[in-house]
Amino acid sequence: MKLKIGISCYPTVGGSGVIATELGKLLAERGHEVHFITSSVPFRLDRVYPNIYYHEVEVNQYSVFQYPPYDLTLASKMAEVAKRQKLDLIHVHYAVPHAICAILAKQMLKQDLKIITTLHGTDITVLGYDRSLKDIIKFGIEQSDLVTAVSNDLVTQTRELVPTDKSISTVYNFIDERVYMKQEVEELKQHYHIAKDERIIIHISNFRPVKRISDVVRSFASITKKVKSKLLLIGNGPELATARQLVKDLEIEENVLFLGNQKHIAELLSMSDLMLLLSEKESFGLVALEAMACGVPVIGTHAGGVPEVVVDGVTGYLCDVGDVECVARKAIGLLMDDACHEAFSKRGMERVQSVFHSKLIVSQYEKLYHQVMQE
Ligand code: GMT
Repeated sequence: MKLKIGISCYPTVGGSGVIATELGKLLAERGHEVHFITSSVPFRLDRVYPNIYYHEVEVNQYSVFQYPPYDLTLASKMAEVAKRQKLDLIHVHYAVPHAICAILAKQMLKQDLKIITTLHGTDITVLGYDRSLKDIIKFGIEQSDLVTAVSNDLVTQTRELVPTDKSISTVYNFIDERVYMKQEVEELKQHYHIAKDERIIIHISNFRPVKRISDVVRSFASITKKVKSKLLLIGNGPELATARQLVKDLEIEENVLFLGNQKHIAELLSMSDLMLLLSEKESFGLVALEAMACGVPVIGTHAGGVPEVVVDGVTGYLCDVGDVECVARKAIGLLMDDACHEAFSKRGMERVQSVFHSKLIVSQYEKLYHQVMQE
C-alpha cells in the first residue's frame, strides 16, 4: 500500500535532519508520497524529487511575544497539510517539540493521523535531564502511535530517564550507499597540499562541547609525532575557537586543516585513513557510519550507541571517553600496520552493507508504518 507521509525534523545540518531527509527520499523512490513540513528546505533535499513536496513553516517574529511561536506554527501547518493532502501518517524526528506538535495537530483534525516518533538522542540525553521537560517528553512518547530510537542504547537510556511502558523499537540509522562509497580522489590530496605519504585523520561534527574536540586535537598531537599526518576538522560550532587555540598552543598549526562545513563529505572521507569520534554522548554516530561506508576505520568512544556501530578491534577501536592516550596508541598502531588497516577498512564496508544498508532500514520503517496503519 502506498502511503501519504508527512515528515518533520530540524532541517539544518545534523544527523537527525540527514536521516529524516534521506528516509523521505528513499520512501518517495518506493512510490510513497512524501511531504516535508519544516522551517526551511532540508539541506539534503538539493534537487527536485518526484513524489516529494515541501511545506514551509514560516515562523514570524511578533514584537508582542518574546519568543517566536515555532511549535504552534508547526502544529498548525501539520494540521493544514495533513487535512489538505489527506496524510496517512506523520513521522516526526525528536520527541520535543516535534511529537508534541504532531499530537496537537492530530487534535485539531477530525481525521485519524498516525504519529511515528523517532528519538535521536539530544531530545532524550540532554532534554531528558531537564525536570521541566521530562513529563512532556514522556507525553510525546506515550501519545505517539509508534516510537523508534536509533540505537539499543538510546532505548535503554530513554527507559531510564523517562520511565514508560511504551514499546520503543530500535531502527538503526543508514546512509545512501550510492553517495557514501570509496571514491578515487588522489588529486584532492594535492589540492589540499597533502603529500602522498601523509596519512589523513578526519573529524566531522557540529563542534558542540559534547563532541570533545579538544580530545581529538590532543590525540592528533601525539599521533603526528609518530606518523606523518594531517588532521582535517570539518564542521562548525561553539568549540571551534577553542580548537583553534589548542592547535596553536600545541604548535601543530601546519598539520591541521579547518575546512568548515562541507558538502562533499564522501570525497573527503575517501581520502582519509582514520576517523576520530571521541564524543561523551552519541546516540548513534552517523558520521562513523559514513566513514565506514567509505572504507575509513573509526576510533570512537564507549559512549551511547557508538559501540553498536564501531566494532572494537574489527572495524576500528573504542576507548574510554577522555582517554586520549588510548586513542593515540590505537591510531598509531593502526596507521603503521597496512594489513590491519586494510582489513578494518574492508570489514567496515561489509558491516555497513550487512547491518545498516538503506534497503534494510527503509524496509523496517515501511513495515512499522504498515503495522501502525492496521491498528
Ligand atoms: O550530534 C548532534 O549534535 C546532532 C544530533 C541531531 O539531532 O542531529 O545527532 C543525534 O542524532 C544523530 C542521528 O540519529 C545521531 O547519529 C547522533 O549520535 C545524535 N547525537 C547525539 O546523541 C549527541
